[in-house]
Amino acid sequence: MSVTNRLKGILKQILQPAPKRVTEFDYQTIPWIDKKEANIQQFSQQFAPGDSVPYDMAEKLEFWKQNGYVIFEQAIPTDWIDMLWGEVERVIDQHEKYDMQVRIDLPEYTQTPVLAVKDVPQSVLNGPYIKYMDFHNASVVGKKIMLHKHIVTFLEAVFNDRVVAMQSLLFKYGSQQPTHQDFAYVVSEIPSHLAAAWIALEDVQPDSGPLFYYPGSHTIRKFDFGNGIFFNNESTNDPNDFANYLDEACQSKGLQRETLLIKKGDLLIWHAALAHGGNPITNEHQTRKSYVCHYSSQNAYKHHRSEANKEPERYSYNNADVFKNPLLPQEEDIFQGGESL
Ligand SMILES: O=C(O)CCC(=O)C(=O)O
Repeated sequence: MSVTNRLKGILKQILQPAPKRVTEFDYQTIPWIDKKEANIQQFSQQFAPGDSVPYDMAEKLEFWKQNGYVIFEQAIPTDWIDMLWGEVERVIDQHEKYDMQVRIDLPEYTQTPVLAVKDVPQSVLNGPYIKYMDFHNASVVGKKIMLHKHIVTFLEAVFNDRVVAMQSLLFKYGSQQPTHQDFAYVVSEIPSHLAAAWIALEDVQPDSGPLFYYPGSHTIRKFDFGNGIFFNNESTNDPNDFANYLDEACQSKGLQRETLLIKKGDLLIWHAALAHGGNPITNEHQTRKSYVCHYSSQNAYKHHRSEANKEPERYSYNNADVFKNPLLPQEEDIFQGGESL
């Protein structure tokens, strides 16, 4: 490259406006329920308690606005869960056949934390510090649990829009993850349009490293990673700084830390900004099988995160969507047992 062209390149970089540093969610686009003027009683009149809404929607939405989470007991049928877990065990047993990815948070995998299951020893896949990524893409029952009507009906009300599932994580053991808020890591086109469901695939035991969360923490001032509220390659603060900030901010606001000891089939849905994490595992043999799904709205998640310019292929259940994984078409719905449910 000539000196003139190189100088032109440098000048262009200098003169380009710096990307806007985001310090808070944009009030204009936050979900209606997060706005000061939200009228929950009026909004909820459209949901008459009955078969399709087996709870008092106004009560749940009021609780959500104040606490940033809701719990639904016995929401997911146990035979659905057993089918899903049977499929996970099949993948672990015959891992050499599968391309689906896992994230491994062990020191020896720091350089390559995300790998195909076929490239990971079975003993590692069967242990802690493993997250199965987007298992729902391989599994019909995984999709049906992800878009179960209990979850979808509630989130449709929260977003006042069609629900779109973004991704899933499946755990055999507790994550032991430091305190965080999901919006910093899972970013949709409107970052405040995000929520997650934590589905218990077995009764949670106190020594398994249960999930913890701070009710009411969804309204605390956002952490600055040095480049705004999202964590990425340009951030100068890291996830441990984030955790320290959140723990201190919650404590100074007098927010109590709760431990999630729910039963198989129960679920917790949390707000994009609820501070939460995984407690330490105190019995290394105790599993904590769980399925975490992240959601956005139709308005905020229009494309699969791996294929931003292409119209996604959709699967729809209960008036909500999840996209086909464009990177692993050969493994979409390989587990078909869920068709019969
Ligand atoms: O299940 C856990 O321990 C943590 C999961 C979590 O924090 C997440 O997926 O955002």
